Amino acid sequence: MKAPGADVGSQPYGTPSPYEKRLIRNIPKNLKQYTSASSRTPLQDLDGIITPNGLFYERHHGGIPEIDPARHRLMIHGLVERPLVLTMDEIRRFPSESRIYFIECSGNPGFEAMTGRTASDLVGLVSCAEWTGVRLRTVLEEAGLEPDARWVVAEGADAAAMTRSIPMEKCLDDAMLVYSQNGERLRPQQGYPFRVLLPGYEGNMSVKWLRRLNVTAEPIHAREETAKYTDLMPDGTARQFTFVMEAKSIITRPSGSQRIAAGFNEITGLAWSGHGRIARVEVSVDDGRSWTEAHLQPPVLTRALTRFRLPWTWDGTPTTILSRATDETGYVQPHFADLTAVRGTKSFYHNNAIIPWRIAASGEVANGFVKA
Ligand SMILES: Nc1nc2c(c(=O)[nH]1)N[C@H]1C(S)=C(S)[C@@H](COP(=O)(O)O)O[C@H]1N2
Ligand SMILES: [Mo]
Repeated sequence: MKAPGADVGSQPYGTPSPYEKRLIRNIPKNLKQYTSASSRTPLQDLDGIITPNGLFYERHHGGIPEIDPARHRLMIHGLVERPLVLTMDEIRRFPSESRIYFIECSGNPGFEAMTGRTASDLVGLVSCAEWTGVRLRTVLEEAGLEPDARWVVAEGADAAAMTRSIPMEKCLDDAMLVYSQNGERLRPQQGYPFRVLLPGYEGNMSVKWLRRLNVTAEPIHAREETAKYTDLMPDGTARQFTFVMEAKSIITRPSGSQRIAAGFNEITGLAWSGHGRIARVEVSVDDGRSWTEAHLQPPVLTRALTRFRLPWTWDGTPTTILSRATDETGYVQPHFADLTAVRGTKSFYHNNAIIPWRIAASGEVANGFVKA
């Protein structure tokens, strides 16, 4: 108080306090290679439901391209009456909308990757933002759909040329082409200058750096919907086109590698469902013997992260805590054993199992999937 502080504009683009330097994306060491790179959101250190843009998880199959929006084009062709090539300015002239949605990678975590220490290690491939853009429907109507138009094949302008077939019902429903995230232009990592956003669908289909929409009668069976993003079932067949991310939740505090003290602790975490709103989150503080309904913090939005809270007094005895989400369709988040009973052990994607946190007498919190 005895001297003036730093000048206004000393940081033309604001950054966090120097005391928050450790709040960064979580980059798994074994996943740094070019073709399979990802970074995770530090869920356990964030509050509320919105992920700051600098901490949004990233998943890239061919690196982050640098794209000059002035030179970027979107081509819309195939089963349309008027093929179009649009500039960024033309895309921004369409009527716009802003909506809050999560995006989650369907390998979050893979069936055999349940050994992470923190909430971020386990399910950090999910983030939530307010997106602004144009309804995909509006752009498709501008091009005019032919009678056989049943799929839209989206292609990215990255080195991976990420390509996915999207069913027409989704394209005409809530699908968006987004250019802004939390009020500012998309970051290069999230698909600058613009991307597809398919609310509730596996993140892989929200094609970033979008350059092309090919309207077709059939899906094209691209690499990412055959060799990848399919699940081998116990009978030897594979599940394909598993679009929707099913209901899931995780306690972010207390969570792995944190330490709590006996006495009052607020249990809080996140729940979400690709099928709609979260209806209920139950928390167990006795390893699933009994469950208590947590408070859902408004707003509870469709296909967005939902914050839940439960006051708890820990008596200091070792225990395991769990959370279980139910969505508005009545679907209940399963235990891992229930998932493998149906899906076998050769599955990789769409693991929405209940996550156990084990609390030791010392107050140390650890991943309950890993033996003590
Ligand atoms: N063009 C392109 N789009 C892409 C990808 C990619 O590698 N290239 N990765 C996909 C995957 S697997 C996911 S989970 C999401 C991740 O989005 P994010 O990096 O903005 O979190 O983008 C999808 N869209
Ligand atoms: Mo992904």
